[in-house]
Amino acid sequence: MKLRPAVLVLFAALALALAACGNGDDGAPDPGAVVVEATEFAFDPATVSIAADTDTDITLDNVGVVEHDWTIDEFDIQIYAEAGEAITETINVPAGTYEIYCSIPGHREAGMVGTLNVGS
Ligand SMILES: [Cu+2]
Repeated sequence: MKLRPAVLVLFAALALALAACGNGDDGAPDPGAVVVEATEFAFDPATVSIAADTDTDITLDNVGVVEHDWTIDEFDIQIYAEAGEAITETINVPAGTYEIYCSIPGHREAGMVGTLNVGS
């Protein structure tokens, strides 16, 4: 038996629709990636929750007007972005709760602090 052309077109349309659903076009966040916006003087979000022992891409999107960084002392993590830059680095850390801060002089005191929650 041969499939009629109209049936083939329908299958093709279904395949495209399914592919569109699977590639993140629905806007759902990628669990392996986090975007943090830096401004004067805050991180948004300030609290970041990620999985333990899992490669996670952290993007520091500096939408402010001066340089900022996203620093965690325990692991010598420091993601630095000039004003207008977005810098991505991959981190992989064990379960725990860690302080995040901006190490540019005065910024931590001005409020550029946050918390990294790493689930087990
Ligand atoms: Cu800063």
